[in-house]
Formats: sequence, structure tokens, C-alpha cells
Amino acid sequence: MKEEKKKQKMHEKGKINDLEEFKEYSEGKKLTTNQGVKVSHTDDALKAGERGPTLMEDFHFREKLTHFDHERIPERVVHARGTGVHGYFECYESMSEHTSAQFLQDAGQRTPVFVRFSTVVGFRGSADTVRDVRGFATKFYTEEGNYDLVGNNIPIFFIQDAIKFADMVHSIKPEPHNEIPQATAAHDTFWDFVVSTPETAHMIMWLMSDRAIPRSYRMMEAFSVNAFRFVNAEGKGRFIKFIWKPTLGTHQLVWDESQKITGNDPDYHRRDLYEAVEMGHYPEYELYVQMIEEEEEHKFDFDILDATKHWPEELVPPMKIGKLVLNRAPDNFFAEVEQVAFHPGNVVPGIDFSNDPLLQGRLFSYLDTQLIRLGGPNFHEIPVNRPLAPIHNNQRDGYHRMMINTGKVSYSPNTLDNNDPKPASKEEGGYVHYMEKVEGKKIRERGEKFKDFFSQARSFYNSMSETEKKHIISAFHFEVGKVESKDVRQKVVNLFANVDKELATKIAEGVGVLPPSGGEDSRTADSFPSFSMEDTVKDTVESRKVAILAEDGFNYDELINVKDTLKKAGANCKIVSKYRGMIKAENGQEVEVDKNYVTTASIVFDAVYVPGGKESVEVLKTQGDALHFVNESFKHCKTIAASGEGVELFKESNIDGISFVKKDKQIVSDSGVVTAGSTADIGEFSKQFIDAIAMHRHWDREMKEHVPA
Ligand code: HDE
Repeated sequence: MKEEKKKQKMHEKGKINDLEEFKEYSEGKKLTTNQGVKVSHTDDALKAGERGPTLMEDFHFREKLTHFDHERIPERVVHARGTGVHGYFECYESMSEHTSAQFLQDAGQRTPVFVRFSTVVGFRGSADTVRDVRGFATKFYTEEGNYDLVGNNIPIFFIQDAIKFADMVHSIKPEPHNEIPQATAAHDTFWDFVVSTPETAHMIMWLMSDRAIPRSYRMMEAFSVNAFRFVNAEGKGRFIKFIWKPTLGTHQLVWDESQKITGNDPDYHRRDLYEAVEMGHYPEYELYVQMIEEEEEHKFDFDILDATKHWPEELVPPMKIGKLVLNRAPDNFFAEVEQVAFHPGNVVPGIDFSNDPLLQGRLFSYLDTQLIRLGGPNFHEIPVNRPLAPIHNNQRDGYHRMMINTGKVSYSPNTLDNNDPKPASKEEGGYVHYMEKVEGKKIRERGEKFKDFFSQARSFYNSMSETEKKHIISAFHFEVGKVESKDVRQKVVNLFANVDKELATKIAEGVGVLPPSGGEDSRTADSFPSFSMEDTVKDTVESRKVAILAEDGFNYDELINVKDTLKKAGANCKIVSKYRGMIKAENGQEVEVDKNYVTTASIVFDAVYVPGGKESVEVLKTQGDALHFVNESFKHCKTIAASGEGVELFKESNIDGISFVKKDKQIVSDSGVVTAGSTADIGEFSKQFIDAIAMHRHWDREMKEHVPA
């Protein structure tokens, strides 16, 4: 039945033709060669005698091995590590006043999409939780052809002109002599590039912030970065940028945690995404557009075509235009995630380009890279890249051509075939480029406002909360602390004195160089609250992971009550114990253990709960793993909760400066540590626990630095 439905879906998407269908569904499931010949034996190659040499004529063996030898394609030169998921985009209201793009014309209109999330620097097998920019690329299969919105989770970029892209990427990738380090900017060549290229300053501030260590792909904003254009049916154009905002809010990991996850679960974000989809917690984002009228192009202090500058939401308020729902994992990672090809130049009528020099370079680069990565000019025929809109043109042949074009005419104009296929007029949906007047001398220059490298970097720092500032300084200490060249470290300090003198002084303190001699005061700069992650969604625990620590003798009612209430609120609880198998409660009931200490750790959970039960807690108190679990969660500012005797485990750990319950009936919630006495109302306790988890983290706890973990 599932197969039937799938077949139906593929049919609807035009992604299966009758021949394929016949082969796949009518012939049965016997093992065959790629020529369709049934194979009778696949465990031994054909030999001359049982101990003799393998024979060349074993076509099955040769085909199997040859195919295997060619299974890899080049990975993406950047954004190699990624994951993808299908879904749909729903338009909230007609955008016809601003764009003629058909998929944005009607409220409620749905368009199928495929989204690929990625990190930028690491190789294909690198870890998910490194400090890096995240890619967020969306292919909209619209009725007018494919539209690709190829964005990042940071709204700006390192450089202003595409000509520097190769230099920038070379500097951040592993160093060429020893291919170390993997997936990180924390090394000499990158920071050497930074200090030699001051336009990077603003992007570095974002990269050192918690935006670069997201809790989940489902909890990050994303941005088109470059300015594009909306063009309406009357031909009026406006500059635009897009923003995706996740309905679960924008949340981060802490640095110690993200580093540990790279070892414990390098697939952390990938797993998180697929688990959420499987559990029906479909990731959702709302699409916003920022628009600037052409007449206002020069009204801002920054150049709106400079990709190292953000359009602050406070200056260019975003308008909500639709919703993205991701609800289907791919069937095959290679076929879909690896072979999907995005290109910011894939636009539909109503969406056009700006002269942003970074975008202009991107328009060349994506098609170019895909020609080599996907082995020739026909990668648009790979199912995940095929538009739903029909393709008619005179392009022919080339490697891996799938389409069987008929007839003898493959040129235009022609008279032999009625000049088909004919160009479409604007009224017929033909793409007509925006008529922009362009005048100028051929020069290698950039606009005057591009040369202000620091104003927005200063505003960014000034817009951060004290916690966010602290995290940025620690990130500099780590990244720059890894740089061996003292000269480069000193230059980093000197460069960031242009952003904020105090910031630069603090960086210097941690990386063993002199403080700056002068510098700016970011407090005099503009402040844009939208740059910060502080004011985000903090009222849901949907899909949050909660560990419940228990051993034999736990309090059954407490555990089950809290677990059920959390589940109803959308959280995902796992029982963690020393061994897998069953554990027995005080009342003789049994529950199954989901994870043991060797297969999991606090770092992959959002919160921890310790139910009462004297016997259980007495054992937990003797377990270094259980104590570490609590200490580590506390250190990473996560919500931790205990009821009844469970509170004793907290007292046994290194947590201090926190108020716990003192009376049996009491419930105390202090800085994300929620404790309940043995006769307290467990429903009320669960509610307070849920409220605290929804806060994501309790940053005031970072002051308690002595807690080991
Ligand atoms: Fe990309 N970028 N990029 N980039 N980019 C690629 O295309 C490039 C830039 C982004 O999941 C490559 O197919 C240039 C900004 C994403 O498959 C390549 C410049 C933004 C992805 C390429 C930029 C992005 C890519 C590598 C500066 C944010 C992954 C493989 C001029 C808006 C898409 C490929 C996926 C991938 C070039 C800068 C986003 C080499 C030349 C700015 C999300 O073509």
C-alpha cells in the first residue's frame, strides 16, 4: 500500500515514466544485473576450480565492482556536509502588488519544496555541530519552473566581491600542507586572511556569536544575504531580501557542548531533523521579505548592495508572506541530498537580481560547479532537480542524457517543425529581465559606502546582551587562541579595536598579546535588537529531549506522571540508566530503559529529570556517570528537575548557590533548577518544569564557573 502511494506521488510529480515503472513494479524483486538479467549466485566470483583464478567472463562480478569503484562523486567544494528534507511552502496572502511570481499570488497556495541544510567548511563526513555558518537552500518546484532560494543562517557574508571567494575559502579550509584542521576557522591561515581583509570584521562578529552553533536546523533563522528584486506585473521593481524565521525560535548550543557533541554524535543535527520529521514535529519556518523602493536605494548609511551589511529589521521591517513545512525525509540520501543542485540564478518571472557584486559572481559559480560535480550538463534530469513545469528546448545530448528527444529539428528558428518550441511572450509567462539602466566605466572599484567596514560590526556588538557578549569573547579566545602566529593574533586585536576597544582588550587578555593602544566605543553605535537572539520564542517544549535518570526502586507514579505530561506538551523523554533492559519501580512495575550512559550523554538532551525512590537515588548517588550528567547539564545552563528523594542527587553533585525544596509539599524553581518535595503536586511540578525547559537555557548559571563537567 505504501509502495502504491509512493508510486502515485511520483506519478503526480512526473518523476517516473512507464518503462521505469514497469521494471520496478512488475518484474518482482529478484536480484538482477544492470542489464536486467537475473543473477543466480552473488557470494562467489566465477573461478576456474574452487581454488582457481577468477575469470574475466564473470560479467556480474565485474559490473558489481566497476559500479562500486565509481560510486563517489566530487563533494561540494563548500557546503559539502549537509542533509535534506521535502515539504511544502504555503503563501499567506497575495503578493501580486509586489511580484508576479505565480507561487506568491494566492493565499493558501502550496508549492512543493526540497530543502538542504549544510555547514560550509567541513568535508562531507565532518561533524554537524562545529562553529560555522549554516546553509539553508530551498528549491521551490513552482508551476513556472524551479525557484531556488539559496540562503545562510547569517544575514551577511565575509567579502564584498565574488573575486575574493576562492581566497576566502582557501584560507578557511584545512591548511593545504597537512589538511589540518577540519571544519573550523580556528587556524592561522583564516585569521591571516581576516586581518588582511578588514571587510570581514562584521561577518566575524556574527561567526563568533551563538548563531554559529545552532541547537538545531529547526531553530535557526536564515537569510538570502544578497539583495534581489521583486518585479510586479506592471514591471515595477523593488529591492528585496528574504528572511526565514523558525516557529520554534532561534536557539543555540553552548560551545563546550557543541565540541563534545562532535565526538558523541557527529550526526546530531541530521538526526535531530529526521527524528523530528518522523515524530510528526514538522519543522516550520515563516518567510519574510524586506523591501526597499528604488527611490530609496541611497537613503541608508550603508550600501544596500553590499553583502557585508545587513538591512536591520528596525530600518526595513520584514513582511510575513508564507510558511514552510518540512514533512518528508528523503528516500535515498545520495539520490536526493547529494545530487540536488541549487543555483541563486534559478529564478521565476517576478523575481530578479540586483547588482550586488557578490551575487553577480554567485550567478556564475553554481552552474559551473555543478557541471563538474554532477558529471555534465544534464543534471537537471536527476529526479530531485527536475522541475514540475515541462521542459521544451533544443538542447541535446551530453553525458548522462535521459530524455529521448524525437524528430530531426533541434534548432531555432526553424520552419520544418513550425518553429517549435517557440519563445513565450511576457503575457504567456516568458521571463523578461528587469529593464535597469546601467551606465559606467569599466573599473575595478567599489562604491564609497562599501568602505565602511566597522559601523555595523559595532552596532552588532552593541546589540548583544551581556551573555551574548561573553560568548563572543570566549569564541575569540578559542579561535584566535588556536592561531600559532603571535603577529596574526596581535593584528586580530588591533583590527577589532575598530569595533570596540573593550572587546579588543578582552580578546588580547585571552590570547597572550598586547591590548590595543586605542579604539572605538561600540556603545555610541546604533543598537538593533533584531541582531540579538535573546528575544525569541520561549513558550514551547515541542520536540525537546528530556533525559530521565533512574535505577531499580524509582518512584513509578512520579516518573510516569512527569513523562506523560511532558509528552503531551510535545517533549520527547528517554529513560537513561546504567544498563539497558528493564528497571523495576518501588511498587514492582517495570519500565524499559532507552539509553545507558555509554550510549548517550547529557549533551544530547535539553533537560534532565530525576524522580524519587530511595533505592534508585541511593544508587545514582554512587554513579559518577549520573553525577556527571547532572553537573554537565547544570554547567550548560539546561533545566534540571528532581522530585522526592531525587533532590538528594542534586545535593550530592557540585551544584550550589541554588535553592532547593525544604518541605515535603513545596515546589521550588530557581534558575532552571526545579525541585519538588515528596508530597508536592506533581502536576504543578511538571508545569513549572515545562516552563523552565521552554526558556531554553538559564544563562545566569554561567557565573558558577567552578562546577566541573
Ligand atoms: Fe555559495 N556556493 N557561494 N553562498 N552556497 C555553493 O555551489 C559561491 C554564498 C550557499 O545545499 C557552491 O553547488 C560563491 C553566499 C549555500 O547544495 C558554489 C559565493 C551564500 C550552498 C558556491 C558564494 C551562499 C552554497 C558549492 C560568493 C548565502 C549550498 C556547491 C561569491 C546566501 C547549497 C554548489 C546546497 C554552495 C559559490 C557565497 C549560500 C561553489 C562564488 C553569500 C546554502 O557554487
